Amino acid sequence: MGNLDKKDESRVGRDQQRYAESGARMVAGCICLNEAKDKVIMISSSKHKDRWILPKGGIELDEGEDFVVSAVRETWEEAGIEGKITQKLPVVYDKRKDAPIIKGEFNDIIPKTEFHFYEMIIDTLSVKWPESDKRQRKWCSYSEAKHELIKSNRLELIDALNSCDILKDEELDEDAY
Ligand code: 5FA
Repeated sequence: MGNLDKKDESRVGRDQQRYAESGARMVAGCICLNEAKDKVIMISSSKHKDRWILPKGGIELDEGEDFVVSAVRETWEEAGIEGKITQKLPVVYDKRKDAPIIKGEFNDIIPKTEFHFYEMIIDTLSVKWPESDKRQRKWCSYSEAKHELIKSNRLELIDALNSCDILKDEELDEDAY
């Protein structure tokens, strides 16, 4: 599932970006766990270096209907990780309160982005990868990852994390930060 066509550089630009019928931008990524499933890898955002997120990026038009191809590519480009895909996770949606929204036919509100995440068990962490000069990488427990995602205001990524099989350690006291 999801063989990697490993490149030295990231695909860039939005000209190949795939959009859902609703108009939402389609994004794929991986929740990268260790074998024991008690740690996840987080990466720093390229735009906000102090914010920690999960490897993910735009699904491209030529990548077919199986979004695992895009998820595995983005995970290599952004995080330098290869591994085994263990499951497809439920789709999660942009939760920004101030997100620019798309109005549907009946004035219904459609999320701007839909995220297709997969659970991956890590085989290799390369020391050099396409975006290694612009992103940091770190291991986090469940509670540390959740704490970072709250700080980064990425609640949809918490939904994705909650849906995988990561072992949940004691929740951090958010008020202590
Ligand atoms: N963006 C930011 N917050 C979002 C949210 N809560 N829900 C949906 N989209 C959100 O920023 C990447 C893009 O995601 C930006 O256009 C931002 O407006 C939107 P990021 O998630 O902070 O990641 P990044 O800074 O690492 O950005 P890139 O990797 O450069 O961009 P992509 O993730 O789009 O990946 P791609 O260029 O590889 O396709």
